[in-house]
Amino acid sequence: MSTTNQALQDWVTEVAHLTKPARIHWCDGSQEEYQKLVRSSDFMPLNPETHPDCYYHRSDPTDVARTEHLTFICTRNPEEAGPNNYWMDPAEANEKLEALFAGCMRGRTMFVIPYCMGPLGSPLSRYGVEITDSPYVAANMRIMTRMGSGALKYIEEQGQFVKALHSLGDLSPDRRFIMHFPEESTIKSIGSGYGGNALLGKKCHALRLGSWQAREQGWLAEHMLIVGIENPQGETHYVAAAFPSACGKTNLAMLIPPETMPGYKVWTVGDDIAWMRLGEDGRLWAINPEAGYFGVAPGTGPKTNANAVAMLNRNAIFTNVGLTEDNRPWWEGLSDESPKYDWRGTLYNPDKGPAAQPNSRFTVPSKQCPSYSPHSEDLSGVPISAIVFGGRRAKLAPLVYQAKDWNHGVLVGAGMASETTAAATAAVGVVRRDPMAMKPFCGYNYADYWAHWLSFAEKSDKLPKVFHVNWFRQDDNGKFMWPGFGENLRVLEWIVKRCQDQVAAVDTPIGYMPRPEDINTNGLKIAEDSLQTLLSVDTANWLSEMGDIRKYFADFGGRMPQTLLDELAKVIASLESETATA
Ligand code: SAT
Ligand code: MN
Repeated sequence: MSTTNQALQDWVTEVAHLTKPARIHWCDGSQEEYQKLVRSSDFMPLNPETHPDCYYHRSDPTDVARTEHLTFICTRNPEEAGPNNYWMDPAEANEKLEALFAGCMRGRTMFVIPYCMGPLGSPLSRYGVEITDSPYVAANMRIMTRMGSGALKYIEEQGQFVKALHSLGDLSPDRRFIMHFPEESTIKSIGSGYGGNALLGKKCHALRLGSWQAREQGWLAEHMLIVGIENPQGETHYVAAAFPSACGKTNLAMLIPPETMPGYKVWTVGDDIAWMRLGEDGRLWAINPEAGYFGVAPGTGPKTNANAVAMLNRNAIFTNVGLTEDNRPWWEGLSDESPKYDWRGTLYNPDKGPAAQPNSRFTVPSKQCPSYSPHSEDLSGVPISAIVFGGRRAKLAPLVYQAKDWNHGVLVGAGMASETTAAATAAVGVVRRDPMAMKPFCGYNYADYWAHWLSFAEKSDKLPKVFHVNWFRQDDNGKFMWPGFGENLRVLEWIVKRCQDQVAAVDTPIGYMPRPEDINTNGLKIAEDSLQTLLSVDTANWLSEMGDIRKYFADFGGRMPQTLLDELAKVIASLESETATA
C-alpha cells in the first residue's frame, strides 16, 4: 500500500532508509490485520473459553512505566518548554536520535499506522501517523485510536498529520528517549515498548503536542475523564475531571450508582483525555480523542469497578498482570483466588511481591464498557457543566470545594498536588505539585498554559463551574475517611446541583463548600465527625500550602500571569483575615 499524500510517502521512505526494516506494512485497521498482530510472538493467547480474543503481553521488566526523566520537549527556545519540562535543543536531539534510529529496524517489520484522535470527521479530531517496529504497539493503537484506512482517507483529504516515529531499539533505559518537537508536529520515541512511551497517539500526541496546538488554536487538551451524570429527572450533566495517573479516573468514569441513590445513571465518555473547545453557545464542548481504555489493572474488581470487570472478558489485551493455572489474567483486587504465575512469568510467591506489576494494564475498546455513553461519538462532543480537579492527598484537601469563579478555578487547578503513583518510574507516595494533573504531559511552559486557561474568562460567561475533590483523605491511623468508588456520586450530585443553582454553600477562604447535611448520606455508613473533618478548612495548614504554591510559581519568574498571582494573593489575604479573627 502507499498514499497519495506526498509528505507522508516521503517521510515513510526516509524513515525506512534510516531504520532499514526487513519489510513495511501499512496498517488498514482491519480485523484480519489485528488477528495477525496478536498472533505475533509479542503475545500469548489467554483462555479462549473464559477470555475469548484476549491476549497477554509481558514487557521487559525494566520497561513498565513512563520514564519522565527521559521525556523531552525540544523547542528552539528553552523558555517555551519551561521549568516544568526536560528540554533539549532540537538539533542536538535529532543528532542523538539519528544515531539511535540508524538500522534499528533490521530484521523487523515496520508498521505504518495512520490514526485519528477523536471521532472520524469531528472538527475537534486530529490526525497522525505512527511508524513503529512493535506489533504490540500496532495492536494497541488499533484499540486506542481510530486507526487504518479511514484515518488515512482524512489525512489525504486534509494534508495535516503528526509524525510519530517509534522503535523498541534495544529497550535499554540508557538509550531510551521520548522526544517531542512541537514546532515540527513530530514525536520520536526509542527504547521503550511501554504504553505512554510507545503508543504515541496517547500522551505524546493527544496531550503534549495536543496542548501546544490547543494553545495556538484556542482550545484545551487536558488529562481528564469525561462522565455524564443522569439524575432521576432524566437530565444529564457532563463533568470533566483531572486526576494524576493511577488516581481513579477510570473508576470515576465508570462509576456505578449506589443502590441508595435510585434513578441515577452514569455514562462514560472518556477515562483519560479530554479535548475541549468553546461552542457557539459559549459552553465548553468536549470529545474523548481515544477509542479505548488503557487502564491500571490492580485494584480493578467487582466492588471497585464492576463495569470494567464486565468489559474485560473478551477482546482485550493484558500487560504485565499475573496468570492463573488455567491461563486467565489475574491481578490484586480482582478476586480472592491465588494466581499461578506473576508478571515476570515466575511461579507466584506472595513473599516476593505482587502477582501483577503495580502499573500493569488492560487495553480494551471503549464500546465494550456497559456504561459507554451513546454521545461518545457525537462529532460536536458533549457540553461540560463542571470541571473537577483532584489529587491523592492524605491530609489537608477537603472532600470537595468549589472555586469562586473561573480565574480562581485556574488557581485551584494550578495549585494541585498529589502523591506520586506507580504510573511513572520514580518514588511512590511523595507529594509533588501536579497542576491540572498535567505535570508529565503539558507540552509547553506551564506559565503560558495557565495564561491560556485564564484567557477563556474573557471569551465566555457560560464556562463550566470549577471544583476540587479529594477521595483519599486519611485519619490519624492511616485509614481512608471517605468510602470512595460508587459513593463518590454523592459528591458529584452536590457538584451538579451547584451547577444548577439548586443548593447553597458555605463561603470559605479556599472556596465554596457544602455543609455536612448538604451531602446525601442516605444509606451511607460514615461517622458524623468524619464528614465534619472532611468538610473543614484548616486555616494554618492552608496558609502553608499557599506558601508552597507561591514558591512553586516563583520558578516560572516573569512569565507568570499576574492574574494568577492576584488570585493567590486574594486567597492568602482571606486566610490571614480568618486567622486574625479566630
Ligand atoms: O502509560 S500512560 O501514560 O499511557 C498511562 C498513564 O500514566 O496515565
Ligand atoms: Mn493518564
